[in-house]
Amino acid sequence: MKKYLLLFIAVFLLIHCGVFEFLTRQYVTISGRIPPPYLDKRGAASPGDALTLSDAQKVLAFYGNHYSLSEIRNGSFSIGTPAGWATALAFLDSGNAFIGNLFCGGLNMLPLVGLIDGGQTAIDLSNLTLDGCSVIPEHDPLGNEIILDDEVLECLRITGAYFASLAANIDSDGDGIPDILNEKQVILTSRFVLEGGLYGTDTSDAVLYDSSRYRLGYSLRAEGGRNVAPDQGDIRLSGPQEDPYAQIDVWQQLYLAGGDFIASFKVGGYEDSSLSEGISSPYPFRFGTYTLTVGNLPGRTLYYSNMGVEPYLALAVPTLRTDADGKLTSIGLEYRLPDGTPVDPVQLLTDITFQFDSHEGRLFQLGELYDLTDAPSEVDFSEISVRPSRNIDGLCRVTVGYIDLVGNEYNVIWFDREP
Ligand SMILES: [Ca+2]
Repeated sequence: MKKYLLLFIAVFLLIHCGVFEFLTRQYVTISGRIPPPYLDKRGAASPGDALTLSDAQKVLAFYGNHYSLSEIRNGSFSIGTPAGWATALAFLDSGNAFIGNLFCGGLNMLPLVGLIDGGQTAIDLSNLTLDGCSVIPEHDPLGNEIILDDEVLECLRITGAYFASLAANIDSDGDGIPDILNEKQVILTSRFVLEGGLYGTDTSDAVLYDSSRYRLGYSLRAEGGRNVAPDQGDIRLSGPQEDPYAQIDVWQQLYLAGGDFIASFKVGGYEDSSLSEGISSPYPFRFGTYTLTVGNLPGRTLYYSNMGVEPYLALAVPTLRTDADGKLTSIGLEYRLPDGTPVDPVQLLTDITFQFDSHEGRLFQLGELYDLTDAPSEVDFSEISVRPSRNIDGLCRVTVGYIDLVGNEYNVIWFDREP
């Protein structure tokens, strides 16, 4: 069972299956102005000779594992970034040194969802000021160009902790250049596996287990650029420095074509009999400073933080719809927080995939995670058509996988009946 599950989660990342019809990605334009030097104040936390915002020459927008870079000309910038993702904006000097990152609405990133004009939305941040490493806009787009439910905003504040450590992680190899600019970035996110309940069918309603009952498994995912590990050595994680674990196991290590890698880790030494045994720990990783090491290269110091995410897990609850022959024709999805509160999926998800299993093994998979070619705001996350229809004889388990706006991965397992 353990090996089978390892395989099934690993395969998650690899299979292409052109089931969804995606439209061209839409770009949001973000603009703003940097104060002239005589108006600029040094950041509150900066030492006397530190950079000020008027030293900024470039704006770096990054989302997932991708970025775009724009020059600041005559104190103004304008940068395009895809709708449907959380985007961080970092301000750099002419030598690419980090000055600060955009901070508004309690977030270290802009969630580009709930946009008033969809993919045509233009956001003018107006004048910017620096406070420590936070770049504060005069115009706050949250509540203006970006309209989010309160639950979603709170969820992003919690799950988006990666962006809070942006200043610490932006140059983790210490060469003075933001790692993403030369494909040396390592991005740490969280993976969650849980048994959500029973999937619905034409004749039975889906059942969401009470949150006291479902077992949540945690692991930590590191995604690295091609220049982090040119020799493709073994990837290891240790830490946190403040209170290190005796053992951290790697359960997935994958070098993609081109040399990017994905590695997933669990805390070792736990006894666990859940379905996610071998790929997760029953407790989340502690916050703190970790060291990621590849082969014999020097270790990278990375800050990881993900605060009590459980109340904000958006659970995609599936109901399978079939034709007269019993073949699967569509999947209806409702999204709920663990307490049953409905949430708007378009404000939370970027990608979704499904795995269908019988007791004998994988029947088939629909969709692919970590695919940035789609436009999330155009995907119907509530009703997924399955064309052609699929035979689901023997089906006993459906795993719904999805990525949230900030890159955390969820795998929610739904069963045909109570065990
Ligand atoms: Ca660097």
